[in-house]
Amino acid sequence: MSGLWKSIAVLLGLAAASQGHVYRHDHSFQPDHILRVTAGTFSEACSERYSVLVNGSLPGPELRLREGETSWIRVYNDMTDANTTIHWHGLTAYTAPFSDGTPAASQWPIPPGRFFDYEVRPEIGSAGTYFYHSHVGFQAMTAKGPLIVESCEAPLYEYDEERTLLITDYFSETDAEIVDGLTSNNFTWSGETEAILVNGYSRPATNATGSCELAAISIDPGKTYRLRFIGGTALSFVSLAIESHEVFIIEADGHDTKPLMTDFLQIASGQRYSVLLKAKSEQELQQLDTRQFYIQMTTLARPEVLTNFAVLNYFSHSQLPDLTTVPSPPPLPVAELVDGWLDYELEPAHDNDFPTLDQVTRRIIIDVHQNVSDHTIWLQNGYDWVQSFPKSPYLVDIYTNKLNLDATYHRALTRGNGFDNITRTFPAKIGEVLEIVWQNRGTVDNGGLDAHPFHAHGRHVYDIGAGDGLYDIAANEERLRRTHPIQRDTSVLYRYRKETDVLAPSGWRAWRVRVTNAGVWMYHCHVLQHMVMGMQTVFTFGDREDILAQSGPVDAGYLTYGGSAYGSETKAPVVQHFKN
Ligand SMILES: *[C@@H]1O[C@H](CO)[C@@H](O)[C@H](O)[C@H]1NC(C)=O
Ligand SMILES: *[C@@H]1O[C@H](CO)[C@@H](O)[C@H](O)[C@H]1NC(C)=O
Ligand SMILES: *[C@@H]1O[C@H](CO)[C@@H](O)[C@H](O)[C@H]1NC(C)=O
Ligand SMILES: *[C@@H]1O[C@H](CO)[C@@H](O)[C@H](O)[C@H]1NC(C)=O
Ligand SMILES: *[C@@H]1O[C@H](CO)[C@@H](O)[C@H](O)[C@H]1NC(C)=O
Ligand SMILES: *[C@@H]1O[C@H](CO)[C@@H](O)[C@H](O)[C@H]1NC(C)=O
Ligand SMILES: [Cu+2]
Repeated sequence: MSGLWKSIAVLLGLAAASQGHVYRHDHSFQPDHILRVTAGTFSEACSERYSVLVNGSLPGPELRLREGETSWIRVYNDMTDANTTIHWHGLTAYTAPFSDGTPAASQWPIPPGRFFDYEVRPEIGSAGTYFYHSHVGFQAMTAKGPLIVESCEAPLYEYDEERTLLITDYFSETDAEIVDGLTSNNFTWSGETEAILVNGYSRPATNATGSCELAAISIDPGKTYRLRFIGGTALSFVSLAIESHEVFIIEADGHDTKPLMTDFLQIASGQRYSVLLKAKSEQELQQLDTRQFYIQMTTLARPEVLTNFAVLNYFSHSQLPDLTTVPSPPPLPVAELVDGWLDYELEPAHDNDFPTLDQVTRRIIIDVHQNVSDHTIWLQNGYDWVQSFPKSPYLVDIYTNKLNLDATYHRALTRGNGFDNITRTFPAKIGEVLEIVWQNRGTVDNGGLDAHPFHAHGRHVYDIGAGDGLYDIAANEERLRRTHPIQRDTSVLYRYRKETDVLAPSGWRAWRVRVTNAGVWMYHCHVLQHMVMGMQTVFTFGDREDILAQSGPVDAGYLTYGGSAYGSETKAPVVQHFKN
């Protein structure tokens, strides 16, 4: 510890390396999982692209964690010229404050050549389907993998086996080209989705050249499967249907739901669903005279419609499915967007302590629209938020007393309708029950509209629905009667039409959230292009005292970029164990 840090640590009551639960993670320490982030040229969807990958593959390895158990996940940044972080998408990281993986919000990013030990403990009751991904720049297009939280008890619904389907999309420009184009004053769009991939596989067109193949999901006749769908796209909102198969939805974003039958799914970036699929019997397969069924995926709410496929197949090892023929025309009708799909309809399987209207202590309306001037950016109540905005991560500034949460709260409530425009945060106090309304509006130049999957870090939100026009409390309350809103971490702000008048309201999405877990939580659109263009917000929950009471004092090694909490080949990191 440098002299300066030592004196600051003493002043703030921070733990000295000898006190508290601070350990040197030398060779005797064995992380539970290791992830290595690299960049290189990689073949996907019949193309070559310079991409950031976890453990050299797309998807990265599937992690399986157990609810209520702490896992140490060591993430190496093996790149030479870029920072990285890993976010555990959908998990509530509140008792390990630096483990949420949001650069500039909850931690300094991992510098090139260094590594960071993430302390991850899925809460009891959170068994379900998640994923992990980088939270830096556009890396998450390819740097990601499935994360499954296993239950301590038998699953609520019985199934014989499970399959994970991570859906991603493909853009041929590199991350750097896309980010440069989006942030340049000569605004250049990334282009539209060129391929939809399942578990890294796609053959985008019949005439594609190269050896790429459709993903094959292999199942046996007669069994019941849990299919875990993960919306890991950069941009694409995907409608998905399986030829000749209906499914029951049983989980949304880590929460068991009452079974709901459907013949299609709409999966936006950041969302997850588990479904039960009853496989055909041998006799049914003989009647249908096929053992191979297309999984058809179509992009929604974009100027161009792309339809790609994967294959559900019942072949045994001796016979192989045909993974190079792309059906044309598509075997199923091309999907149309259903605005409000599942809203007010999908119900929780267990009581979820839903906050009623009379429990709401504060309503925050967040107007979102695109602004076009020398830069094309997305604004929330008039402000964009990008990783380069804060000089240091908010959580670090809270520990070092540089960010005064009392002052931000006061400013937000007295003059910002809940928003503090100096720190660009939405501060909240423990015990509040917020109603958060995302209000879509037409762009300033031509009234254009987009659909946005908004994602909440930290504690999950109660989704109280969506609708066209301007949010109307009474009308929504009427619609909510006799429904049982689910908790989730990502839901879609629809657009309802392609364009409207400049700044005219066109669609809203509303959430309630109990402010119970102190910390710094990002609420943002999960479309990577939109994030880069400023469509992100930061919520702070609780006061500094609440954060300290929850996590205890913090070692100074977390508080500087490349500090001693970040290890290297030659230097063991000094790591604080927050959860014991
Ligand atoms: C990732 O790769 C490293 C070695 O490169 C390996 O030790 C580790 O087990 C892999 N992680 C997973 C989760 O498979
Ligand atoms: C890495 O992050 C640090 C701290 O935020 C920043 O100063 C630096 O410019 C970043 N490096 C790169 C290559 O983006
Ligand atoms: C703006 O970008 C487009 C597309 O990349 C390019 O063709 C054009 O030359 C650029 N214009 C300027 C003024 O840089
Ligand atoms: C495949 O066909 C489509 C539509 O005819 C065309 O746009 C595309 O360029 C072709 N691709 C290749 C690799 O030939
Ligand atoms: C929004 O665009 C207008 C021009 O249309 C510009 O004057 C204003 O500064 C922009 N606002 C922001 C926050 O960039
Ligand atoms: C914050 O908003 C106030 C008006 O409420 C305005 O006067 C001030 O300039 C804004 N500050 C910043 C940094 O945008
Ligand atoms: Cu968006």
